[in-house]
Amino acid sequence: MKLYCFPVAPNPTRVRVYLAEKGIEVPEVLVSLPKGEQKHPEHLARDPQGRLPVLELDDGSYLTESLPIIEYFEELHPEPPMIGHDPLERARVRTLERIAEMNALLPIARYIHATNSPLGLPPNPVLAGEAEKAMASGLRLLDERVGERPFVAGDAPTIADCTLYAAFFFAEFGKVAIPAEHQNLTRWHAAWRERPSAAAASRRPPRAA
Ligand SMILES: N[C@@H](CCC(=O)N[C@@H](CS)C(=O)NCC(=O)O)C(=O)O
Repeated sequence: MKLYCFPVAPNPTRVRVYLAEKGIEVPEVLVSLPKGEQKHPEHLARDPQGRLPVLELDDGSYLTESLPIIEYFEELHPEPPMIGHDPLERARVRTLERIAEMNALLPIARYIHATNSPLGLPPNPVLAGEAEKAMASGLRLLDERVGERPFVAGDAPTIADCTLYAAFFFAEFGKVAIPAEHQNLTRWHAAWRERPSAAAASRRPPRAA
């Protein structure tokens, strides 16, 4: 297997953080987003959408989309569970993961791409204004949902934490501050930063040999 990825980009990051949390080692290959390598023919052959992450399987086929990649690994390595222990818990974890994506990852990514895009997209003040509003209300909602729990979905780390950390890591890179008034999120972030999996987010993968 090989994981094609780029550090900082939130979708590859949540997969890398998940793998590090589970202790699953997958060789990584760098595809440079700032250089536009995701649109080169060799990457389009892996994912015709020209995006990251992509998982190359041992039979030479590919899986795209960060969440299905995570779900695939979770089925291969169910312990310790990071998507809940039973059907109801799994539904709750997946709900919080979706909430983290829609209320943090997406608005933060949209805001950064509309103001100072690392992909070189032109600034778009209208989109930036919309994303800023969505970010403000989304982070408020998430702060309430996380409350005093040690992790987003309760007492143990789950894929919801991986998504939220990927969002906050991209926010730091884009110099977007998480307002200190969100005390639960601030506490959660400070604690997650100390986990070994957080270091996986900033490691630079090697280029293809
Ligand atoms: N839904 C996809 C989104 C993948 C995605 O948008 N990846 C971004 C990096 S975070 C990307 O490759 N962007 C490059 C581009 O769109 O050209 C997933 O979850 O994997």
